[in-house]
Amino acid sequence: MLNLVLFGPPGAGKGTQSEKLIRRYDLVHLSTGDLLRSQIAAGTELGLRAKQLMDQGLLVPDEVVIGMIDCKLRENQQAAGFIFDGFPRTVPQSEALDSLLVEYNTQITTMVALVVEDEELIRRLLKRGETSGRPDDQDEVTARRRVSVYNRETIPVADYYNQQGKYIAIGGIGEIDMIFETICQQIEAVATKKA
Ligand code: B4P
Repeated sequence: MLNLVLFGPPGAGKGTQSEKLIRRYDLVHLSTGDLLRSQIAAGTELGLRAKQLMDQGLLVPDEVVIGMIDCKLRENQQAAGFIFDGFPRTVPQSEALDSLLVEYNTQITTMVALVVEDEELIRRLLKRGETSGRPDDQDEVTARRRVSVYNRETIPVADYYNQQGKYIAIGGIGEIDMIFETICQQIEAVATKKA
């Protein structure tokens, strides 16, 4: 099973690259951002609570996102593998994911981290905001808060996987297709080593 964590700050290209990776490797895409936005669109109580935090650029509580991932893993037990996009975002989320995967006799294969400098992230988020309609992409204060939440709360997740020897950093600036091919080369190198 190929289980990838696609990691990086908001606007690094996780969603963009995930779309391409799921097609190449036939993986199930689990994006906690997308799952939360569907809850908001459906007007559920969980969605209403999440929206208040997301609109401010803050993280949703760990137990909420862990519960959503647990549910999706259960629904997709026949999958060839998963791509975790925007999850885990805290160390407790990483620990919970490892425990959940043990229940299915599998584990994270590798984490691919997209590295992009902060000012480029702000530019991308605000540009996306011109068309996305996402409240968290609309203003610079919120975009900067999301990046600083990442630097404070999410960066330790990279150390967590680095300690397991599963961390790969890839430059996330440049042509989308070139970044994609670099990610694929790295994934295939890991898969060959494990085979
Ligand atoms: P997400 O939906 O994960 O939002 P994101 O970080 O903005 O997405 P992403 O990084 O995938 O955007 P992409 O680069 O593809 O999270 C939203 C919110 O949900 C969080 O702030 C939080 O509140 C909540 N949440 C989600 N998961 C959570 C969790 N696990 N725990 C707690 N809370 C959670 O796209 C950015 C833009 O860059 C696009 O317009 C794209 O076209 C562009 N782009 C991509 N690659 C490019 C390139 N190489 N060059 C130029 N532009 C590029």
